Amino acid sequence: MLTLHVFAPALNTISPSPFSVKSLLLLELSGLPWTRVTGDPRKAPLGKLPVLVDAGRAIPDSQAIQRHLATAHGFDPDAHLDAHSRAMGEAIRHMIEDHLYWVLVHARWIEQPQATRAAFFGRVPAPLRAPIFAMVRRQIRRALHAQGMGRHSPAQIHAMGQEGLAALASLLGAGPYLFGDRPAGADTVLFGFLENVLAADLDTPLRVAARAQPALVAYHQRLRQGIAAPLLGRGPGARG
Ligand SMILES: N[C@@H](CCC(=O)N[C@@H](CS)C(=O)NCC(=O)O)C(=O)O
Repeated sequence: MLTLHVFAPALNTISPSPFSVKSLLLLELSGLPWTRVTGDPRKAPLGKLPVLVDAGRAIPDSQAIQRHLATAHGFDPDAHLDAHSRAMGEAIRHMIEDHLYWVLVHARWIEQPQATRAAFFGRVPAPLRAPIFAMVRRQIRRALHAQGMGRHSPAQIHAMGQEGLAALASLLGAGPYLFGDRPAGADTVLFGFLENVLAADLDTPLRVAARAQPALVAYHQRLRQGIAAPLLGRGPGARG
């Protein structure tokens, strides 16, 4: 049995974590039976979600999950791609996961602290909410600084978001998916990111920049109403 531990829906998204949405969509595309549960990153092997548990074995990290689905279950979303497209998919993944993701983190935790606190800390007892949020926000500020993104001015970070989204729109072209008429692993990455930029109830410069790219808006809608639609009604505990 496959059990995917992810962050619970919040901010009107399938999950407020792009990596969680990516893994949810991979599981959905796999056609395998699986269950979604709400995980706790503090208990995760690498301190982060998603984590897939397969017959008692925990597989942390969304890309390791993709690899595991291919090697252990014969589902490779990139099986139809040639070597060049596979390499492009890998480059797109790093651009989103190692660069644009940090623009999103900055938009949420640094620029929109009130909305982020309400979305993620609503269940924390009221007297503890402010100090715990302040502690987590300090850790995230340090992570942004260590990664490098946090050393730039807000205007520079917004420009990086805009440039990255424009590049993604160009790479997508007419679609319907990044590499033609079948979804690939990189589509689960792009969808997971756009779900968190476009569907999230947060007014950010990143969302303004994404809305200015009609190809990305249409792509997000198409996938949300298409291959990702089953995920919208699939809360924690749902079985596939
Ligand atoms: N490389 C990991 C990244 C996962 C990740 O960064 N998850 C974040 C949420 S988007 C997380 O669990 N953060 C919790 C924490 O750092 O405490 C993957 O691909 O799964």
